[in-house]
Amino acid sequence: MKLRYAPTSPYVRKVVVTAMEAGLDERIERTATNVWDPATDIADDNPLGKVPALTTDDGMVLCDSPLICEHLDSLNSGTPLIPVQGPARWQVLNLQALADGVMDSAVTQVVETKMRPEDLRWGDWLTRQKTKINRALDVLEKQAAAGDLDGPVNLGSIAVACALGYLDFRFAEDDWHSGRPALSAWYEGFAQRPSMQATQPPA
Ligand SMILES: N[C@@H](CCC(=O)N[C@@H](CS)C(=O)NCC(=O)O)C(=O)O
Repeated sequence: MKLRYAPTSPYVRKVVVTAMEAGLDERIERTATNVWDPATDIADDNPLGKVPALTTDDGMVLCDSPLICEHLDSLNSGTPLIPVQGPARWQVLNLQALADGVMDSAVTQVVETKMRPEDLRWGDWLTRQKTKINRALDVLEKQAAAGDLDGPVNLGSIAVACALGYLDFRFAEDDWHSGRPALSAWYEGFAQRPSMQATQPPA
């Protein structure tokens, strides 16, 4: 398999952590890709111009992180990272959706503040993204306090950890940990996993 990746992307991190947890990391050849470089050829693989994009062993290109993670889990010979059926399946996938939404709002803010010319920036849009993130984190705090994030690693817990890691990386000054002791404690433990340690964003 071949993965187009950027080292700072939280979606890519989710895919790589999933691959490591599924024991598939060694089967993936990685190509670093700067999607913001005008000369990038990412669209040859993903017409949406985004990373991650995974070329499967049979030559198909998968271009959205939930789909890529599902494909990886289909090759996983250990305990599935996405439960195959029942309420646990929907809980894990919903957790991933919530975490991906946090990533979306965080990445939107980075693009808005780093890429968009200053005179075209829209403050209310940034505030809207921060509000979404805070609401999602408050829900996750309750879930962490109830023990819902505990238990065997799964795609939901991986996605939440990658979203939180991205907030630490890009928005440390917002300090999401403050007032969220259960989520913070859970994250500190999960972040010690070798797969999380090996995929930390560059300093
Ligand atoms: N829904 C996609 C989002 C991927 C995404 O937005 N990736 C960012 C990097 S963090 C990107 O490539 N952005 C380039 C662009 O939007 O043109 C996924 O889950 O894979």
